[in-house]
Amino acid sequence: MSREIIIAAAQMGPNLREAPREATVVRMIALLNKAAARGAQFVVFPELALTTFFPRWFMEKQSEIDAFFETEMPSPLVEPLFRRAKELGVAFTFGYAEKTLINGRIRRFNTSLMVGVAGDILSRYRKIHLPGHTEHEPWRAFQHLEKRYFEPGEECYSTTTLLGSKFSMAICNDRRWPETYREMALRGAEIATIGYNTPLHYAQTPEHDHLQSFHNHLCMQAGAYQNGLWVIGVGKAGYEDGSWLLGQSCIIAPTGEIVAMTSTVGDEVITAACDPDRCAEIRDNIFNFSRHRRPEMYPFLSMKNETNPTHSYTVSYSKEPSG
Ligand code: CDT
Repeated sequence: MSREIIIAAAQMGPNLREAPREATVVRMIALLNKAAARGAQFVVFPELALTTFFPRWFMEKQSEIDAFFETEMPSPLVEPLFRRAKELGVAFTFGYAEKTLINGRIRRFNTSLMVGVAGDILSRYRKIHLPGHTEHEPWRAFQHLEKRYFEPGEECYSTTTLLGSKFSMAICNDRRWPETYREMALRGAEIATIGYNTPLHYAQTPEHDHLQSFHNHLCMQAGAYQNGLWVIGVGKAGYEDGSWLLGQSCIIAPTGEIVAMTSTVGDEVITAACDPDRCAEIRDNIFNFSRHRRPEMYPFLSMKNETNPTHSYTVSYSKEPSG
């Protein structure tokens, strides 16, 4: 019996700072309806889907920063999205800024949730690779203060069984790291979901700005192929509060082929029939881990930075302390 799942990537256009969350949720519901009308069983929304990409601003007042965070989920403002998805019998994942209390301490994470067809939260992922910097760097056209506003996630990538397949979540910068896909694949993931907000301008190496789209697809296609899994990469795109964000959201097969891609930088739904059994085309053959992989020959991969002398290159080559 086929395990094929119709998956939708629900790219979002800009969320302007003054846009009320309610209006953003209305747009997300419209995308959900469109996806369901095309037969989608699972819908992937971007990173920080409910707000503008606020790490672009340096803010000192915690109350101003906290205005972008959610303290409960589903919050009353987001509940209509959960309700509509349940009515449609559609599962979904989306990203948001999470403020939570852990052992009496307030913590803030860049988080995504996996929500099942009955509207229940099945799993949570807190972004592991936080890019950017912690201090105000006025020389930049805009800031990238994820390291200031969020703590890195402390839980490893995990898998969630949904619609008869194993899903893993990652968020934006995670997609540039080969370890992300390898860890997921070693855990048996068949479908990776990755929401993103990627500015077209990268302050430290602006000579790479024209390569944003290439690098986006390069890392996700390589991750899909080298690990034999589906990758659903979904951006918040377009001109958001003075910064252009990359679109070209896409659905990538385990062969590394892009099977669907958005063609606007606004709200747009693309769908593809994703058969998890196609992972075997890669995993049983060219990248059969148990037959061909040689973990004993890669000892540095399991070392922490401080025990690996070659990591000193990150210090000597870097002209700026930030990423
Ligand atoms: N949101 C996010 O992680 N964006 C980064 C931008 C480049 S690092 C400043 C990304 O990897 O796409």
